[in-house]
Amino acid sequence: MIKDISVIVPAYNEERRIGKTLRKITAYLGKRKINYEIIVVDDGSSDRTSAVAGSFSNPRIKILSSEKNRGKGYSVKKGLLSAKYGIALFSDADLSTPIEDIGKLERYIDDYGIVIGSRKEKGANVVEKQPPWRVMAGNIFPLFVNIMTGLGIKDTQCGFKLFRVKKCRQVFKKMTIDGFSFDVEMLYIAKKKGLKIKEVGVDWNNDRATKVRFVRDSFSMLMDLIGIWVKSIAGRY
Ligand SMILES: Nc1nc2c(ncn2[C@@H]2O[C@H](COP(=O)(O)OP(=O)(O)O)[C@@H](O)[C@H]2O)c(=O)[nH]1
Ligand SMILES: [Mg+2]
Repeated sequence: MIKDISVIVPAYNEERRIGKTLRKITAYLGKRKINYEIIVVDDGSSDRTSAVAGSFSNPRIKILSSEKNRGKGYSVKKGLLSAKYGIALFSDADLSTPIEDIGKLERYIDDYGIVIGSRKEKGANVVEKQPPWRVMAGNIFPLFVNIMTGLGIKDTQCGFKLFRVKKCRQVFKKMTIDGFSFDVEMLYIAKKKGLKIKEVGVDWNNDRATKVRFVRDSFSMLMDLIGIWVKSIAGRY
């Protein structure tokens, strides 16, 4: 059972979702009497993301702001490196996986370095409201990932992952990808370092609003994947 947790929430122009998300997370952790910090990483948002997070006047909600928009990978890394508790969760700002699903992951955290939410593992319950091109990309991307990295993980991209911070610190430090392929690099480095990774089926109620710009981001994800592959064969990890 978790006693303390650092929750990292990457947020880019999330003024409309972040308030509800922070209410849900604090209510859940409060109810379970888990001691927490929530680190909202505001990634150069041009809207009121930081103001909304700040309006809670909750000293356990911290805001890390970047001056300009750097990407989800950059922000998650920054948040994870500043986590002060032994267990950290990173969660998308829209809680597509509900915060209660921590319960499904935490069972494994004593035995694994990283426990990741998965939409392709037994027990997953995906309420699929993603448009067809996203669903298709979601099926093709893992094929590329597994050919190029041999990771053998069914769903690297779910925005709900739990870490043993001490064990993973060396992994976080080595991450170089600012964009959406960062999960692949993180898991690749973790595997390379011999950390055990567990994939657990979670709920996924996809929130239709998205910050992903499909063509631009798919292209850069592919480029980043090639980058990981090149670095891996060059022995840079
Ligand atoms: N830091 C950062 N986070 C981002 C960026 N784009 C999206 N995110 C965050 O990544 C998470 C998932 O984004 P979302 O728009 O829900 O993507 P989708 O669910 O894959 O369509 C949310 O927490 C976003 O705030 C970005 O450029 N920088
Ligand atoms: Mg989403």
